Amino acid sequence: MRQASVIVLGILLLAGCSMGGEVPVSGGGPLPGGETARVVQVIDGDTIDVNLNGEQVRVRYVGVNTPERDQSCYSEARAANSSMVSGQTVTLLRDTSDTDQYGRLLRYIYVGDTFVNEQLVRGGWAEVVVYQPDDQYADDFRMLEQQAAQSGLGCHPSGIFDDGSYTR
Ligand SMILES: [Ca+2]
Repeated sequence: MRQASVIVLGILLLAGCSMGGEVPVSGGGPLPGGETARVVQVIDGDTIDVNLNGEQVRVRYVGVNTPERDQSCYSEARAANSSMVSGQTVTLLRDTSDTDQYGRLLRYIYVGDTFVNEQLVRGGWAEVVVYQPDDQYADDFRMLEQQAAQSGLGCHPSGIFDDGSYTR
């Protein structure tokens, strides 16, 4: 009897969470299996250089895209990224692909429990770009992107994400 009550309460709590409007993605921090690295340079909104096991390597955030150097909102998106990762020790997690065509590591980035790829989309600094097969968070990211666009957050008011281009 008591066990049944606990289960019912659990279901009610779950229902309450899903009705809250916030899209929960990153709740528990990084999944196991990540690598630890130190950020040595922020290149732009979706790219960093890290020291990984004594070697400096370039990391491209997977699943997202921020404006390029010659595009509007470039500086703001870079600053948003920098505010989270500059000088930090980060956890790197891969989806399926290890690197992109430029040899950059494709990774999800965490600073503590902060899921940087997700936060960039949530804040409107990044758009969602999915290159299969790396789509682990694509649905969640798309929901967050839609919310950010509707709320006019970050780069969305600039219109940069409406140009139909997914240049990386
Ligand atoms: Ca970009």
